[in-house]
Amino acid sequence: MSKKGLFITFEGSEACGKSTQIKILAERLSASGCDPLLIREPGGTAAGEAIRHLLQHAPEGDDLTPEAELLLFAASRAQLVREKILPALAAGRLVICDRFLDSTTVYQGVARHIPADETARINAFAAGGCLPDLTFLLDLDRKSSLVRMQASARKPDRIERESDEFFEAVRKGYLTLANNNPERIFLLDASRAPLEIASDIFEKVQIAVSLGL
Ligand code: Z5A
Repeated sequence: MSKKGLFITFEGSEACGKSTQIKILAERLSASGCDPLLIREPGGTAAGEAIRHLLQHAPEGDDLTPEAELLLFAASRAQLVREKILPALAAGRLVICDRFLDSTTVYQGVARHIPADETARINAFAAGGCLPDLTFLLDLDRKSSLVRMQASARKPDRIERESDEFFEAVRKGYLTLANNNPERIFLLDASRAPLEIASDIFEKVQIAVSLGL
């Protein structure tokens, strides 16, 4: 299936504002006549949502090893790519995904210490060559992230219950990734006001669309 559309992903640590920004971007795109496909990882397909439940909420997931966790994220991604993303891109649509393979590189690779070459190999197999054209990384410090999570009053899931050290590693991992992939990853200070961040994102997306990236 050849690719004609544009594939955009959002990344960052907990409560960095991905959902908020995706919602604003989708509204702005809709207002300009574009109908983006909005999806999330893990999840986005029937099988993927079941995997998401196991990874985040089901008691059966409590003792998952880092390796099993990595493969479950990869399984969800393999299904999502082939069932939803590739057909949408082939139809020329703009696809916006809340998290994608950079999350695996950082959470399972960096924070769970799975060797980078193994993580990269499994990511490549799952994504099958389907890579984002543009990635927005919303960078937020751990303290601000905790304040936002506490304010939301939502019960933390299995991964959100990890230590400060884990999330410091996640943040550092993301910043390294952005530094190594400046052509694809657009780093944003997520502590700013939502509409200010949204303007930067919309401007970058308009450029990407006009360049036919
Ligand atoms: N994971 C993994 O380990 N490996 C993988 O390969 C993949 C994922 C794909 C998925 O979690 C978990 O899976 C995630 C990584 C792991 N684990 N953790 N931890 P998820 O999808 O359920 O949740 P999340 O991705 O961590 O996002 P979230 O908690 O839903 O947050 P968000 O979408 O980034 O933020 P938000 O909902 O837009 O905003 C959070 C709150 O902050 C909310 O009250 C907003 O009103 C507020 N907010 C948003 N923006 C602002 C600004 N700019 N200022 C002030 N307040 C704001």
